[in-house]
Amino acid sequence: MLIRQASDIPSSEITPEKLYSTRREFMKTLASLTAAAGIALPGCANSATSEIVEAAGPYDTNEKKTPYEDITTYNNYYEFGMDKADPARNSKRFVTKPWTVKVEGLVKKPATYNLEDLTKGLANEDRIYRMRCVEGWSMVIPWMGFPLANLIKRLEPLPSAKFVEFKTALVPEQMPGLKSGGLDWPYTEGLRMDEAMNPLAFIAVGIYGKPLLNQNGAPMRLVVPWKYGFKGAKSLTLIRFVDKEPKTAWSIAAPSEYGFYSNVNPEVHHPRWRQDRETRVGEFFARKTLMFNGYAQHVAQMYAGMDLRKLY
Ligand SMILES: Nc1nc2c(c(=O)[nH]1)N[C@H]1C(S)=C(S)[C@@H](COP(=O)(O)O)O[C@H]1N2
Ligand SMILES: [Mo]
Repeated sequence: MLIRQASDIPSSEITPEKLYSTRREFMKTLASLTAAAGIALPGCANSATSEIVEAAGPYDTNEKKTPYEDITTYNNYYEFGMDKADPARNSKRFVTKPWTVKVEGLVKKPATYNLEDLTKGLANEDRIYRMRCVEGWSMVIPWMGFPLANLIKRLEPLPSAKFVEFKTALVPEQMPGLKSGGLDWPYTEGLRMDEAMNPLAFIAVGIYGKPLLNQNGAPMRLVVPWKYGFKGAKSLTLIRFVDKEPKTAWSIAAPSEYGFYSNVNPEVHHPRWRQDRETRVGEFFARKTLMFNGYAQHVAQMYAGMDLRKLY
C-alpha cells in the first residue's frame, strides 16, 4: 500500500523533502508492523520495542528542517565566490568523479584511495543536525553519511596521532572564486583526535536523501555540529594524522577572529559582532544561540578544565 501511495505521485512532483519524509514514514510503518508481528528487523536492535520516529537517533534534532532549496542556494564555499548565491551558480562545472582522497601521516593504512574504496560498506546513516555559521545564521539539515569515527577506525591511526588535519579540493580552472583571494588555499581544517572520534562528528555524502550537490561539498565533506560551520571542510581530498595542532585556513587568515577550537560559544563574541543570537535561514526572528550549538551533553566533557574564552 505504501509503495502504491508513493508511486501515485508523479515523479515531477516529488521534491526531495517529500521523498525524504516518505522514506522516514516507510521506516516508521515498517517498524510498527514488524513490532506488532514480533518480527526482528535486521539492523534494528530490539525492534519489538524501538519505534523509528522523526528524531530517530540520539543525535537527531526534531526541529523543523530547512527547505532543500535554501540549503542548496545559500552557501559558503569561497572557492566558488563569496556571495551566498555564488557556490550554487559557479560550481556546476566542478568535477567530483572520479575522486581520490589521500590519507597520510601517523596511520597504519596511508594511501591514495578512490572514494568508493575508502567509504565502501560504511553504513548510510541519517543525521538531522542544527548547523550554526559564525556569521549568525543557522539551518537544520538532514544529512546522509557516516560517523567520522568509523572511517578513522578503518584507517588505523597510530597512538602518536593526536590531531586529524583535513584539506579540500583546489582546482583553479574549476573554481572561479580563488581569484579573489581571501584564504590561504587549499582550505585546511583540523580536529583533536577525541573530537574526531566523537559520535557526532560526521562525514556527509548527501542531504535529504540525495547525493551532495557541489555547493554543499560534493562528494564528501566534514560536519561538526557543535562547532561553527567553517569547521565543516567541503570536498575533502586529504586526511592527515599528526601529533601537533594543525594550522587551519581561517585561523591563518584572521588569528584574532577564528581559533582552532571554534566551538559554538554564545559568551565569546566575534571581535566584530555578537554570537549569542542566530537567525534560521528562511525565518525572521532571531533565536538564542546555545552553548555548543545545543550539543553540550554530547561534547562538553571533552573540554572540561579548558578555558573556552581563551581557546576559542
Ligand atoms: N572548502 C571549503 N569548505 C567550507 C567553506 C569554504 O569556503 N570552503 N566554508 C565553510 C563555512 S564558513 C560554512 S558556514 C559551511 C557552509 O556549509 P553549507 O554551505 O553546506 O551550509 O561550509 C564550510 N566549509
Ligand atoms: Mo560559516
